[in-house]
Amino acid sequence: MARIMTTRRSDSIADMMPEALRQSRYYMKSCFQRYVSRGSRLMKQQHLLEELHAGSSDSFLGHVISCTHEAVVLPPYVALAVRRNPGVWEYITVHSGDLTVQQITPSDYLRRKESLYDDHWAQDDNSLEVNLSLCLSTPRLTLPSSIGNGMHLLSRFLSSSLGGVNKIKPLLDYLLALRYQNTKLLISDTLLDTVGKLQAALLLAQAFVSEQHPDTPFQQMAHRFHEWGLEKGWGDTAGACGQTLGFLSEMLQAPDPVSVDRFFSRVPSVFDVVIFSVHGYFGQHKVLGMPDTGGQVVYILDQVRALEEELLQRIKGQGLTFKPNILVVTRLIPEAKGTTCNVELEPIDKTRHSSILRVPFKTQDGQDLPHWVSRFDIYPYLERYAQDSCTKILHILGRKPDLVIGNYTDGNLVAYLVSRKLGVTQGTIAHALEKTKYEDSDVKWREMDHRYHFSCQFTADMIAMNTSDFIIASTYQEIAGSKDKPGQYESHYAFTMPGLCRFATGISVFDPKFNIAAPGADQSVYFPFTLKHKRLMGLHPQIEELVYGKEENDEHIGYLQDRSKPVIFSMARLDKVKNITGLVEWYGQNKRLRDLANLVVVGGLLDPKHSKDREEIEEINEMHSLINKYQLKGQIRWIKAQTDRVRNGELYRCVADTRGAFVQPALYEAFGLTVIEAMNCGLPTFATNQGGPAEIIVNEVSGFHINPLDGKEASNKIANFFQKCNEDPMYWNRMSTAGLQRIYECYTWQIYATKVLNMGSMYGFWRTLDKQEKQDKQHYLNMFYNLHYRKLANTVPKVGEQPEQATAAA
Ligand code: UDP
Ligand code: LCN
Repeated sequence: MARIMTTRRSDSIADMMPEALRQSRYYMKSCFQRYVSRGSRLMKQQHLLEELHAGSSDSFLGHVISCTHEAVVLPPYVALAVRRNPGVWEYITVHSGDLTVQQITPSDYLRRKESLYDDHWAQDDNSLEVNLSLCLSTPRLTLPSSIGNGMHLLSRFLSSSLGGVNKIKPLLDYLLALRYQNTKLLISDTLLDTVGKLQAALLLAQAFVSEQHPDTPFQQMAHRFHEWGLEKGWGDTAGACGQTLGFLSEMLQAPDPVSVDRFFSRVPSVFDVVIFSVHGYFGQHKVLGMPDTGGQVVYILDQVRALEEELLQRIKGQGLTFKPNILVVTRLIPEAKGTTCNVELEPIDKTRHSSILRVPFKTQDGQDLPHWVSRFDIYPYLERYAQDSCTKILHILGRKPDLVIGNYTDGNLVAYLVSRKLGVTQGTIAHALEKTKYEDSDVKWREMDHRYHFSCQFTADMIAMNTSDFIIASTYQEIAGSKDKPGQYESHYAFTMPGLCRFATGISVFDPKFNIAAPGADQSVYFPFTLKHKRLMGLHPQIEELVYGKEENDEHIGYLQDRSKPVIFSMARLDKVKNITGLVEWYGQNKRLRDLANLVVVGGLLDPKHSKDREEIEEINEMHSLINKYQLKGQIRWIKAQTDRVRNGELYRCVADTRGAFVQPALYEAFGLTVIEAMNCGLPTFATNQGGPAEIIVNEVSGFHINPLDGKEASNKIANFFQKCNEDPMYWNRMSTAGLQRIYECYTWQIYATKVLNMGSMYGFWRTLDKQEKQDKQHYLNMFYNLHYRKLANTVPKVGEQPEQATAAA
C-alpha cells in the first residue's frame, strides 16, 4: 500500500499525481471507473469517500479525495474541486481511462458543473461570467492561519508603501481633507501643504509639548499649535498630543506597522456612523420572536452601545467636544403589531447619541407599504429605500456619515448604494449568508427562486462584499470554515448559477478586507450568578413560576417533579436549524441524563395555531409529539419565547444556581449569542461543533462541543458532566470560571468596538490609495448592479403589496 505523499502548500495536486499514479495505478483506475460508471452527476465528498476502495484511504488518492469538496463526473472525466487548506482551492480533471491529470481554472470547473444543470448555457461562449478579482495591486494574505486578520496585513502594507517622502503624499492629502463640518482637524490646509512643512511643524510641536506637564489641557496650547499650522484633534492633554504627534512623525520618517496602527487608532476620522438593518421588525421591545428577527437585533443594539461608548472616549481623548451620532436605519412598518416599528425616530436605550431611524418602503404609487415583508421578498423595494434613507440621514446628521455599515444581504446592498452616493467608507456584516444554509442553492437556484429569490440575494451579496472597504466577521469559521468544512465567505470564491451568472471569482478570503471582531453580550444584563449584590431578586418569583410552576397554559407546558436536580437549559427561536427538538429527543432517549437533570427550554409559541411561520409550526408540533412519545412531563418545562432580556439574564443565573448547564444544539450556528450570554452568567455550556460556537468554546476547557448529528454521544457527554459534578462538586465551579475567563479574554463588546473603529479609520485611509484601480472596480460593479441586479429585483413579485402570508423558512 502506498504511503501518503507529504505535500507542501506550493505543490499542486496535478503535479503530484504522476508520482501517486506510479505508486497505486490499479487502485486509482478502479476508483475513477467506479465514479464514472453511473454516468454524469455531481458527487459530494461523502459519496466520493464511500466509493473509494476500502484499502485506499491512507494512499495519496485517499488524501486527495478526503480534501475534495465535490466532483463533477462527465465520463470519461472526473473534475475535482480540491480544498487542501482553508481558502486554498485547486481544480483538476482526471481521465478515468488513462488517468491523465490536468489542472483547470475555476471557470472551466464551473462550466462542467453547469452542464449537469443547463448544458445549453454552459456551452454558450457568451454566457455571463464575472471575475471580481480586479484590484491587482491589493496585497493578499498568504497563510490560511492569517485569514481574518486583514488589518494586521494592511498596517504592514501601508508601512512599506508609505516609506519615502514621495510616497507619503497620499497620507498628507488624507490629513488635509480631515474635517468635522466646518472645523479643520489635525493640520491646516493653508499652512501645511507639503510633507516637509508638516514634518517641521511636528518637530516644533513635539518639542513644545515635551516641556509641558503631561496633564496640560490642549486648550492652553491651542494657540501655539495653530501658529504652526496644527489644528484640534491631537489629544486632550499635552501627554496625549505628544503621543499622536510622535506616531505621525514616526510614520513620516520610517513607517512601521506599529506606528501605523497606533496613529490610525488616534486619527479623528469617525464621528457619525450609520448602521443598516433593513428588513425589521427592528425595535427594542416585543420584537424578538417576530419573523426574521433574532440575534441581529440584539447584536446591533449592543454594538451601538459599545460603539457610542468607544466613540465618546476617543473624541474626548482627541481633545474634541463634538457629539458622535449613530443611526440604526431600518424599515418603518405601519402595521407594527404593538411594537414601535411604526415610529420614525426612537432613541436607543442606554445611549445618549444613538437612535433608530425608520424609513418606509414605498409602493408603486408612492404610498407607505403597510405590511411586514419577509427578507426573501424585499428586493424590489431596496433601491428606493436607499435613496429615501440617504435623504433622511443627511437631514438628521446635517453632514455625511463617516462610516456606513450594512447587516445581512439587504442592509449591505443598501449600504453599498448609500456609501457609493456619499463617497464614504463601507463596512459589511453578514451574520449569516444564505448560500451555505441551503445545499446546492447556487446551481439549483431556479428550483428555489420563487420562494427565496436567491438570484437577487447572491448577486446582491457579491456586489456588497466586493464594494465594501472592510468586512466584519464574528469568527474564523464564518470566513474560511475549518480544516474540513469551507467557510461561508469562502463558498463565494467560485460558484455558478446556471442560466444566470458564473462567478469565476467572487471573493477571496485572502483579501485583507476580512477581519474578525467577535461580539460580546451586554454585561450589565448578562453578568455572573455569583455577583449577589447585582442579582435581580425581585424577578425571582416570576422566574420561579416560569420554571417550577405546575400550571400549563399558552405560556408554558410540562412541569418539573424533582426540583433538587440541576437544570439543562436551552433558548432559541424554534427553527429547524436551532434543533431544540433534537435536544428534547436526545434527552427523552437518555435515561441516565433524565435521572441526573431536568430540561427547561425557551422558544417559539406553544400552540401551532398561533404561529404564521411554516417551519415554526412544524417544530411546535414536533415538540408536542416528543413530549408525549417520551412521557417527559415531570421532567421538562417548555416556556414560550421570552422577550425580556433583563429577566432572561436572571433566568440564566437562576439555572446556574441549580448548578445546571446551557445547551446549544443547533445543526449550524453562525455565531451563537446565547452561548456567550450563558457563559457570561457563569453557566457551563455545551454547544454545537457546527459553526461559531466551536470557536467560542475551547472544548473541555471553557465548555464542551457537541455533535448535533450524534445525539447519543451528545447526551452522554452532558450526562457524564453531571455525573462528574456529583463526584467532584468543584468540577462545576471550574468549568463555570473557565467559561467566564474565555469571555473576558476574547468576547466583550469593548474589544469589538475598539477593533471596528480602528477598521473604520484605517480602511477609510486605505480606500484613498490606488484610487484609480479601486474606482475601476467600482465602475465594473456599478455596471453589474445596473444591468444585472436591477433586472432581477424587478422580477420579484411585490408580495408586500398583498396581505401578509405565512413566511418562508427562516
Ligand atoms: N432570545 C430571546 N428570547 C428567546 C429566544 C432568543 O431573547 O425566546 C435572544 C437570545 O437571548 C439571543 C438572541 O435572541 O440574544 C438569539 O441570538 P442567537 O445568536 O443565539 O441566534 P439567532 O436568533 O440570531 O439565529
Ligand atoms: C445571526 C445568527 O444566525 C446568529 O448565529 C448570530 O449569533 C447573530 O446573527 C448575531 O451575529
